Amino acid sequence: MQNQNFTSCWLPDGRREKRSNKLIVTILSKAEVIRRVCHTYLSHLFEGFHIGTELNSQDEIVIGTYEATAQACTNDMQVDGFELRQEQGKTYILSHSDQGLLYGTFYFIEQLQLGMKIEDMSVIQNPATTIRMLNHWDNMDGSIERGYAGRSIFFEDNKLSYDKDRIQQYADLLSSVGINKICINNVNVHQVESRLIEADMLIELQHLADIFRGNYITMFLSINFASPIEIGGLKTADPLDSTVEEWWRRQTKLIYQKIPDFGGFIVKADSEHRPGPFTYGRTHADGANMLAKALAPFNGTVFWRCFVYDCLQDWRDRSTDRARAAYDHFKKLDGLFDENVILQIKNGPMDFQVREPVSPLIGALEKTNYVMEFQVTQEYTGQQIDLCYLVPQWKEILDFDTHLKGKGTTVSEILSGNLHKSLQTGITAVVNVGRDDNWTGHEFAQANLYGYGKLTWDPTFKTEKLLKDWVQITYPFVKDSATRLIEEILNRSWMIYEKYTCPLGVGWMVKTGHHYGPDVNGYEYSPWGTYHFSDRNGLGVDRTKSGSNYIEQYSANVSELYANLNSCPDNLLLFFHHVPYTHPLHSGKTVIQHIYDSHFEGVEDVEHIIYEWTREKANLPDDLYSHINQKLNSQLTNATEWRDKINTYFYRMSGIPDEHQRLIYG
Ligand code: GCW
Repeated sequence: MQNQNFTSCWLPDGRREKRSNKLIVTILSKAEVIRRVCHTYLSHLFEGFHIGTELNSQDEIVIGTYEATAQACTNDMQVDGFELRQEQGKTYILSHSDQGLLYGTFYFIEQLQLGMKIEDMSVIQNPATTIRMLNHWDNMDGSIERGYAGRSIFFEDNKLSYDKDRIQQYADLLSSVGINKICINNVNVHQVESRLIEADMLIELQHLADIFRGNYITMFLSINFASPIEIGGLKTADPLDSTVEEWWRRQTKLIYQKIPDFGGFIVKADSEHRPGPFTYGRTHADGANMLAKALAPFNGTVFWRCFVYDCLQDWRDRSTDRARAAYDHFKKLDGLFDENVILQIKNGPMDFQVREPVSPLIGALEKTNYVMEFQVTQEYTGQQIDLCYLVPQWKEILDFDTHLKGKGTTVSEILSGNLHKSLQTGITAVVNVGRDDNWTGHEFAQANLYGYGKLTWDPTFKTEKLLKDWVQITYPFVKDSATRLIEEILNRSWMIYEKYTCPLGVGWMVKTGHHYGPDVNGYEYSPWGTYHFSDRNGLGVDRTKSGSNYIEQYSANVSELYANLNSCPDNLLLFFHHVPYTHPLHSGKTVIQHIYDSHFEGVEDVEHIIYEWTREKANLPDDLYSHINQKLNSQLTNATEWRDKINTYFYRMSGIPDEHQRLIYG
């Protein structure tokens, strides 16, 4: 049975003081969801709350399309954009569509939670992109790959198993931040999940799709490229074999008979032992297009992942660099994909590390649709035990200037579709929710989900503002000094996590398999292509011309920035260069001293946060206080282990003592 107590999130509930006045809302839309959302959430904010269906002089709020309200339409409004307008004593929530009205209504609710006066609400908002998506890595046995918030909200015992109310609230959470597409199962599609596209499973999936549809969220499934063999009984999954094409066409038709607005497929092919077109000597364009053709008659889409690399690399082979893989595989296929194929590119060239440069494939494709993939679930960033607010990381990525069409070609400009106007671009991410009451395991990890959604809507949102808003609407009952503390610790958390886990962009010194905690050489002699190459003289990966020349995949400006030791930022130094321990950083420290200092500082920072948290105890509700306190103490244990293992390792390697003679285990 699923938990019923799941209301602890940023949507309004009974914890907020109600406004004493009455609110009358007139809804001139037939969409059931608008009425339900108003009922569910506005009733928590006002003493008296009433819904009307006809305009009359007392209306305070009117929700309806421009047409239904007979309001003049504002230029350049997108279908799912919305407007809040003050007109003759009324506040109008306007849009061209019911979907836009839903976003406008949630925006209105949020402004109320933030304490705004209704008569001051006046805004026009259009989303930056039409692809604002989330990927679940949920398995049908109820487990979640890289999930840290309990079991799946969709599956258990190899069946669909969900609490309708909870899924409805989840859909509301997603709509409140503008998410419009969701894939419900893991990209690693195993035997049972391969069957999700069969008739009996589709009947059950219909009901789930109904809930999401009610919130204008389109449902997708990850599929197994070898399905024709695994469930179809064919001898091959060759994308150019006519029986295979026919099988997918039939299967796809079946899906649309049950779920007419089905979004399409997500495909992880030829990646980490998953089947794909390479088995048959075909290209990824052949594979993706075959599926695209089956989906095209129904307006469906294939999201085809670019996470394709050699995971059976020989560590002795220094000529292969995993960072090059996505670009090397996909750049040459640019222009060969069908219109309804969207490539899905991880934000960095490796794999969701604490710090990586931006993937050079972003912006490099000129004739192919693509989305950037972030990881909201904290696989390499603390697993929702250690605090790591990721919005600053995503902001840095979105603000990064690729210089692809001169200065100012930022990632957010590219993903908003401004570089290649004819392409479909957007953002997707691996989500961090599970069955835990608070959705995300660490309650503060909700801020990542909230921030992610907001950034997909508008990548120019400021980190500080997003955080302030999330804290204010999630903790209306918490005193000012404590809310400031929550903001402060979240704001610094990524930097702190980086200090004790990932010096100077090196990455991968994690325990193998589960990826939590330190193991300096865990991946060093492995086939995964994830090395730091430490020896007694130095460390880091040479990705310049003298090494793998990965830097050639960037624009000339960016390539030069990283190639040159004088301009390469300290925090990515070891990603791009192999340098001696004595190499001086821009900060004035040597590399080895930086490693020691940052690891000591990381632990001190966590200790300091615990101290501050304890000081605020009286201003915090007991359950929140102890939940966070317990997480922080686990974080401290982890940070201490990282500090001692990393410092000891590099002291033994380099033989160089700490300038400050602190305790390093020799
Ligand atoms: O980061 C790696 C993860 C795998 C994941 C893979 C991917 C779903 O460790 O668990 O598999 O990335 O993105 O496909």
